[in-house]
Amino acid sequence: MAQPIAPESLQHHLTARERLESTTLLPGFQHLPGYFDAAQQAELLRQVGQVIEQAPFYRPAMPRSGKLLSVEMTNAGELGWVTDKDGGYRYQPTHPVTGAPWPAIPDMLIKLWRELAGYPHPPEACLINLYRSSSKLGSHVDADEEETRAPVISVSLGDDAVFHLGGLKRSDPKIRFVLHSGDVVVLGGEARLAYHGVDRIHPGTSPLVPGGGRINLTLRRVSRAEP
Ligand code: MD3
Ligand code: FE
Repeated sequence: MAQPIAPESLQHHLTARERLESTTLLPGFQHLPGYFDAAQQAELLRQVGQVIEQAPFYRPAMPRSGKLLSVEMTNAGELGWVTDKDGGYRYQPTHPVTGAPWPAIPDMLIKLWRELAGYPHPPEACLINLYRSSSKLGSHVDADEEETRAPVISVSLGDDAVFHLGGLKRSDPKIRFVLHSGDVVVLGGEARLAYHGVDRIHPGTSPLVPGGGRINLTLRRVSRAEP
């Protein structure tokens, strides 16, 4: 059962306490509210729209059980994160349905990585998650990347989402806060291997995504490069 959400977390910016909690419990976690303004969000969505034309959303399934996720996914980059019943969680260079190579990562996202990643090599994967009104993403760790010294960088577009961030163990306490369109989250250092997930979407809170909902972009480095 999900914990109730503290009213003070239902606001745009992290409270001073949340900022302190998240950065002291998990060094390497950074929330940058409103990093992209409305015009930049529209341009980023346009660039992402071009990716989606070449690589349409598909419905991922859990390994073994084949249970469908409520989030639709696609990717850009040399590698894309995919999951299906038979193959399980993995990175691969092609779309699991069309078989085509993933389109290039949009320019604005390459620039974002250069600005914030503090890692000398470019991202290899951009996972694109589409949340409609009842989509959610259960608590998990992103552990399929060989290179854990690079951060994961997330960009939110569209409807507000209630996000949770826990610790290195599933049973660790979680903090919850709302991610808004234009927000960026950087998960580096210890936070890189923390449990996290999306509890719910607040439908109708943004007009940005056609048909309503939320798109989350995550930039990832998968393979280790020297040095
Ligand atoms: C915290 N996506 O794609 S992004 C995912 O909003 C994923 O779609 C969520 O979790 C979403 O794997 C959350 C923010 C995020 C991404 C990676 C993290 C938070 C993280 C890795 C470690 C800790
Ligand atoms: Fe994740």
